[in-house]
Amino acid sequence: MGHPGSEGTGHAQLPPGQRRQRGWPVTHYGPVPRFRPDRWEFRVFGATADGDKHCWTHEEFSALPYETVTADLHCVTKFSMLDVEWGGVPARTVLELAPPAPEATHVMVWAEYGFSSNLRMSDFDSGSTLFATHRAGELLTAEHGFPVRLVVPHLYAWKGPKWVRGVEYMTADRRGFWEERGYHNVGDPWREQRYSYQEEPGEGPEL
Ligand SMILES: Nc1nc2c(c(=O)[nH]1)N[C@H]1C(S)=C(S)[C@@H](COP(=O)(O)O)O[C@H]1N2
Ligand SMILES: [Mo]
Repeated sequence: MGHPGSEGTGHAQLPPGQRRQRGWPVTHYGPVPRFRPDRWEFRVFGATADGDKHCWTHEEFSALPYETVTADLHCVTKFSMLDVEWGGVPARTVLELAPPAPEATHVMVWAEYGFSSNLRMSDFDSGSTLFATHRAGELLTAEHGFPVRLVVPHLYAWKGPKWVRGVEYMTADRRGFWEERGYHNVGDPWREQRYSYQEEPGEGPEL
């Protein structure tokens, strides 16, 4: 499942300090946004290769190639859900259709109400990073991020905004919502990168 030590066991292991959660709790800050299809668009902007914005309506986004990824979700509050089947549009598809400029090193993923999370381009451009529209073959519910949420299986789950509306390609790193509020800039659960005070030089912009 893409992390050291799990190969060949057929079973995901829990990262340090995590416990297994059965069922699917709802965890987020703020209210659940209402989906308005006529106003919704998925926007890629910032340091794009051609300098233009790329926008998809909900209908267009829903028609992009669909793939599934089975992955674990690790919340920094210490619960993990194992073996979740997500379906949706791979981040790599977005990178192909709306390519970044060569100088783009990071992305900011933007969601409703200005929620955001920053990622290194290498984390965004990972084979298992997915803009999920479905879980276990069913459309996401409103509280779990309908119509689109990001899933970055190898990072803590706050790095995957629900209700995503866009991606900003950046030529330098900048902190997102939780990264500005004390959470680690990288957020690797296997290294227990929970809080910003744990950051080593080079792991995040000055606080
Ligand atoms: N827009 C938005 N997305 C968010 C959050 C949030 O506060 N706002 N919280 C994150 C956190 S901390 C977790 S653990 C997961 C929880 O997803 P779930 O509610 O579907 O279990 O959503 C992530 N995505
Ligand atoms: Mo979380």
